[in-house]
Amino acid sequence: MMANHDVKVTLLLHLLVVILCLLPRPSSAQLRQNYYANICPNVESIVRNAVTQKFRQTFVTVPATLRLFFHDCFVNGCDASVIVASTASNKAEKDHPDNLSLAGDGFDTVIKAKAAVDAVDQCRFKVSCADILAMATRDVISLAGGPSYAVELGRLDGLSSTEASVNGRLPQPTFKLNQLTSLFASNGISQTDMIALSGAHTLGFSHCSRFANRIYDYGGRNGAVDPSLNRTYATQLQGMCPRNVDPNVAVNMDPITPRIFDNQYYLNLQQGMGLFTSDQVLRDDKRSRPIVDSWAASSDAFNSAFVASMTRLGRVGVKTSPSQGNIRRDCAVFN
Ligand code: HEM
Ligand SMILES: *[C@@H]1O[C@H](CO)[C@@H](O)[C@H](O)[C@H]1NC(C)=O
Ligand SMILES: CC(=O)N[C@H]1CO[C@H](CO)[C@@H](O)[C@@H]1O
Repeated sequence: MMANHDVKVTLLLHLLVVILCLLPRPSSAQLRQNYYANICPNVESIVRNAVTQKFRQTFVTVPATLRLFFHDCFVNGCDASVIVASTASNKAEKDHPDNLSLAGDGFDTVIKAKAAVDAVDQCRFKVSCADILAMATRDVISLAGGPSYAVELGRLDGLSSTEASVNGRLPQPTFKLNQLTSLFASNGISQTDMIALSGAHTLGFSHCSRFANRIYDYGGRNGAVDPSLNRTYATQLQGMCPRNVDPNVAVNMDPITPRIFDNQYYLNLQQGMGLFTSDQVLRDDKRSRPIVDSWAASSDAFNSAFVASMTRLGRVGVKTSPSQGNIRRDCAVFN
C-alpha cells in the first residue's frame, strides 16, 4: 500500500516537473517580430515617420529616446512605466533624481508616435506605449547612423510606476566593473551585453555634476584629477565645467563624433577619454579590456553585438498577460 502510494507521488512529481518545463517562460518567450502584422500592419512605418519628423526638429530626440528606453527596462521592466506622469497621490518613476537627463524630448517622441498610431482607425488603442518606445529607440539609433534591426514586439504597458521603485535599479557613473556587472546581471543582462550597451554613450550629454568628482578633488584631495582620465581631456572638461558651474550645463559624452552612433566610444576609452568612471573602467579593468579593444578595432563587430544586446535589453521584465498590463490610451496616464 505505502509503496504503491509512494510510486504514485513520485510519478505525479515527475509529471509536475515536465509540465513546469513545458510552460512558456514568463519573461520574453511571447515577444516576436511582426507582432502587429494583423492588428496594425503599418505600425513600424507610422512610428518611423513620426520619429523622423521629431528628429528633424531636434537631435536631442536621439539620446533622449535611447536613454529613456534603458531606464524604462531597468526599472520594473520594459513597460513604459517611466513615461507615466506623477499625480497628487503618486510620485512616478520619472520624478526620481536619477532621471535628471531624461530629456523631455524622449517622452515627447513616444507621445507623438503614439498619436500618429492612434490616428489610424485600425490601430487605435491597440499598440502599447512600451512597444512604441522600443520601435522609436530602434529608429533613433539608425537615424544617427547606427545599425537598424528588427524589433521584437508584444509588450504590455505596466500598471504601476513609483519613484521608490527606481532606488538602486540604475547604475551610477561612479560604479566599477563588479558593481556594473552585478546590477546588469540582476536584470539577466551579461557583462558582455553591458559593455556593448555602454556604447550608447557614443551619443548624448552629461551634466557636469555627474563627473565633477573626477576633475576636481578626486578622492577628497584638493585639486586632484582622476589618474585614469586623459590629462588633456581633463583640462578640456575643467574648461567646460568650471567649479560651481550652472547645474544645467551639459557636455557631449563622445567629444569626437557626438552626433554619430559609432564605435568611437571604445576608441575614446583607449585614450583615457571615458567620461565616467563606469566608462573608463571597462577599458582599464583587464577582464573587460579585450572586448573594448575588439570593438574599438571593428565597428561591424560592435554593431552586431549592440543589436543583440539591445534585443536582450528589450526583453527585461516584459509583461504579456492581461493580469500584468494593458495598452495605455495615453502613455502618461494609467487607463
Ligand atoms: C553602464 C552603466 C551606465 C551608467 C553608469 C550610465 C550613466 C549615465 C549618466 C550619469 C548619464 C548622464 C546623465 C546626465 O547628467 O544628464 C548618462 C547619459 C546617457 N546614457 Fe547612460 N549609463 C549607463 C548605461 C547606459 C545604457 C545601457 C544606455 C542605453 C542603451 C545608456 C544611454 C545613455 C544616453 C543615450 C545618454 C545621454 C542622454 C541625453 O543626452 O539625454 N546609458 N548615462
Ligand atoms: C590623450 O588624448 C590625446 C588626444 O586627445 C592623445 O593623443 C593622447 O595619447 C592621450 N593620452 C593618453 C595617455 O592616452
Ligand atoms: C523629465 C522629468 O520628469 N524630470 C524630473 C526629474 O526629477 C526631478 C526631481 O527629482 C523633477 O524635478 C524633474 O521634473
